[in-house]
Amino acid sequence: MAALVVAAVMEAAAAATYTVGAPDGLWDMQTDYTQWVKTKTFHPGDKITFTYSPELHDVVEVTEAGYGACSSANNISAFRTGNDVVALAAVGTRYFLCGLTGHCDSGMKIRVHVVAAAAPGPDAAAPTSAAAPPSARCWWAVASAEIAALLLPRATVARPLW
Ligand SMILES: *[C@@H]1O[C@H](CO)[C@@H](O)[C@H](O)[C@H]1NC(C)=O
Ligand SMILES: [Cu+2]
Repeated sequence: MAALVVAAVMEAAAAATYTVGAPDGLWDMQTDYTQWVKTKTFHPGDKITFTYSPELHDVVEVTEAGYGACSSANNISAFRTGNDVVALAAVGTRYFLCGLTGHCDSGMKIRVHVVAAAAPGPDAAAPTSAAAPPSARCWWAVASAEIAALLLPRATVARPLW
């Protein structure tokens, strides 16, 4: 049971990899990246992959100012393999654009908000809760305690009948 609980927790926290623009587009001139990011929630540990033809585009990570001005002059980093994987390591906002002339101005830019994974539920977070969080308690421990509570008074009543 403990192994199952651990597996479930790990699955909930598992990192995801998103192909930018997919499934309807990729890293191109047609995709609306503002809409695309709205359908996702990015957490630290996730990755985004820019997939494109390197003859047609590139990927430049820029500052907020660079993003606003469509300028890659003071870039943070640049990629040009056509299959660029970017790790979203920390909470914060990341800005990327295509450095080819006119592409960013045509909308080939993306802003990615990386937010902390959901906080634990109130039971797990409460400092007054039992040493083991509820999710880690084995079902049979809870069940046997409840059965004992139910049986105790009944057994006292029932004993003369046995
Ligand atoms: C990134 O910035 C450097 C200067 O820091 C510049 O030399 C380089 O051309 C820029 N790369 C792109 C793709 O704009
Ligand atoms: Cu481009």
